Amino acid sequence: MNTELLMARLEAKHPAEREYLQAVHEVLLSVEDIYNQHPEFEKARIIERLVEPDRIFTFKVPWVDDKGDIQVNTGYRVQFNNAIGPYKGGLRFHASVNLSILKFLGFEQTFKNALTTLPMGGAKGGSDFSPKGKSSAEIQRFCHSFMLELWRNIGPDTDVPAGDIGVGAREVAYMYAMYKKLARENTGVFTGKGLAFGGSLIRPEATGFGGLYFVKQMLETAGKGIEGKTIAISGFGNVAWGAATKATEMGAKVVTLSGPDGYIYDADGLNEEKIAYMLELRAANNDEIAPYADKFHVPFFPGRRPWEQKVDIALPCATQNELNLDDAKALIANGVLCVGEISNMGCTPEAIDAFIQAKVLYGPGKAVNAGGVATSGLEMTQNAMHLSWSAEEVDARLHQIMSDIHQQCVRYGKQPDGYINYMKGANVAGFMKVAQAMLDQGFLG
Ligand code: 2IT
Repeated sequence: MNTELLMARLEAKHPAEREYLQAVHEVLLSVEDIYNQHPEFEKARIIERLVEPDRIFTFKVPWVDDKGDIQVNTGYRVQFNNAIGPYKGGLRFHASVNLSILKFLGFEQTFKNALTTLPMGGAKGGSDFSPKGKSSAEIQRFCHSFMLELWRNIGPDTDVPAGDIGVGAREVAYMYAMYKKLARENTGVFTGKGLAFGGSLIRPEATGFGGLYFVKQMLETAGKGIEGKTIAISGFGNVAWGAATKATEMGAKVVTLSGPDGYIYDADGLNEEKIAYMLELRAANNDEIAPYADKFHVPFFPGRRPWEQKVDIALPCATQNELNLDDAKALIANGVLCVGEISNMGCTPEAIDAFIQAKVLYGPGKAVNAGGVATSGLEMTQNAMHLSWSAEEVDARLHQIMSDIHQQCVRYGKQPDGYINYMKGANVAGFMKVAQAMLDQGFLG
């Protein structure tokens, strides 16, 4: 396998798709050794087939705003790979959404879902619609219009969407309602649904909880604990909320939260009241964290990122490439022990290299944040069995899955000096499963 030649070809074909090329490059570099030990992969052109999405749907989403004006957005669904199970992955509604971002997310999702041990293929979708500042009625009309196009391409055994940035329980409920009208069935085609109509307990918390279970294991494997550690979290949405809740419960001190406007530093650490306030802020449909600083009388750093603070653990929980080389250098200089990406591709490649070179425990998003989609898989199982499990049962399964993912990373990522390269471990473990499934199924696999 010639990674640079493969990348040159892909760049020539998709020159503007920066995030997609970044995600592919990272995986190819990680898997090239093992790929070269398996001539059957090369013969079956596994890599060439794996980097190409199975299919992409693009569609117009017209809707009417509260003033009565017609607005138009673009909707997408990237069905990336279904070698190991039905397509599965979230929908992102954000002004920045484009095909490069959704292809990177769909590609990552394919390996992440393979790591969960559950039979789910990879997909992603969404729209350049920005929910920020929109009324609930506008969001509902948008969701309905979006589903009018998407519904024919999804189904409980073909493609099961969920939330991502800008898509939470409210948006899932609106889309699900429209799906039921059109498809005339109620089999749970979405995950992240409300508890009253087939949603799973623990799903809202699962990405953050799973992230913390993984981080705790990383620390324990290195002979360290999480209790008493200081943590920088970015973002203040659903993922940051789940992470802050579990970290606080584990006895760690979360000292930062952030938004596009800057970050807050809370030296006392978050507590129940402050964590509850995160939900209020989010419900206000505004993406600013500054009101937290006013309410709790803590410093606010406008236009800056939390990585400049001295902390033991850094948890990016916002979006891709939110932690760059300068941020990594600042964290390393301040003695950071562990960086767990709970956002997808939260760190730039240069930042990851710096962490690995400094032997910092670095966990990549596709392993650390896999608890979200894993619990979506558990929601699908409960829907298929027409029952619901208790919170304890779901949480215990989530624990086990995160532990299995950690084990797979150690198996494929442990270096001769004992350092665990979790990025390599996660990429190789995910790749081996998908590649084997594709190989077994022949050239259409
Ligand atoms: O990035 C992710 O794994 C998600 N947004 C969740 C996907 C899912 O299907 O639950």
